[in-house]
Amino acid sequence: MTDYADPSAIITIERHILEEQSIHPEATGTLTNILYDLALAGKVIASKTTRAGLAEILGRTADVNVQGETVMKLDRFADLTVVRLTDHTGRLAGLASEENVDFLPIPKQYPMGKYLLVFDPLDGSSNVDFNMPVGTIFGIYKRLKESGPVSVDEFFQPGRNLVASGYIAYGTSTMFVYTAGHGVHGFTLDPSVGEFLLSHPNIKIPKAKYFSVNLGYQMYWSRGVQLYTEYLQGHGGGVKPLSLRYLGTLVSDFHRNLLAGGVFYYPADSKDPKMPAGKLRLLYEANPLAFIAEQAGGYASNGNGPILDIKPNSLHQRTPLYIGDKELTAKVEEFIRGQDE
Ligand code: AFP
Repeated sequence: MTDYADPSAIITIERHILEEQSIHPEATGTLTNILYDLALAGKVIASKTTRAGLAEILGRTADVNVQGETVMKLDRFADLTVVRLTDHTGRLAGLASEENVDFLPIPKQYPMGKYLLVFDPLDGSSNVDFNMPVGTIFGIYKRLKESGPVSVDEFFQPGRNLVASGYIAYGTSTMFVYTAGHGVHGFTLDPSVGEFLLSHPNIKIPKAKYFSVNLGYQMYWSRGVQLYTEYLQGHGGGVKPLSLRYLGTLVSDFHRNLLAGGVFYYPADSKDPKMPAGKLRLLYEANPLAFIAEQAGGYASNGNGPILDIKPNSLHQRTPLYIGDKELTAKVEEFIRGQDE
């Protein structure tokens, strides 16, 4: 059990979100409760990710374990956890996630709410087998229509419309980081009391130390992106060379750069002609993190302009993503304009 020197200094996630709600006298508490539902989902998923290595003993994914039960894939489990904890509450009108081709309407037996939830249930899931960090990313929009069945177009809102966004990072500890448009706040799960406690209030991105990109794919990048990379490495003397850090889990790479200072990018590339815009998804990966970056004093670009200004045209649309330190991220647009257009 954690020994808290001064219990009055403890701020739980519930208290913090409630206090933020009081900034808006018209608020009904619905958004507060969605965030709280997601924090609970984070705790449930964290309790599974920490046991992921035991699959070898308990039975592999899609196999039958020693108790005769089927072991569910962790990303499927994370998806179901978020859906099951949010679809019956009367707070949401629909959900869209990386795991489902179409959006999920609210089942008929439950009341409909006014918010839409987009999420990536387990970002970096290919890292699970190697005990590397993973994360859940989410974004919350107001639905566009007042009532009636939800249509897919309602999900095609630019990131600027986000009411709140955040992520849960499952690393050496579990952290819940969110913004509702009043700064970015981080909470660390204390497993001994089972609660997220405010550990990183009002996060602002410090001076850049790192750049994060899969350099293995450099040969597939445009000339502008190659030169931008050289710029970050200090060639030409524009900046002091940055240190390279790349985990291959967007949430974790972003989280480190948010706290330590840096820029992450996954550019458009020619590696796979079916994915000319790179690998990352606009709706439930780029947009939620872009909102966080801007609220923390940073910026997110697709190489031509702000991520948050793009109007999506499909649920699983991909986008190049440059995100983090404001100046360094904006710089890529100069290189791309100068070389690639
Ligand atoms: P998975 O969820 O399939 O592991 O993909 C994670 C991801 O979309 C993102 O989190 C990483 O930044 C990116 O892939 C890493 O991809 P590369 O292996 O192509 O660098």
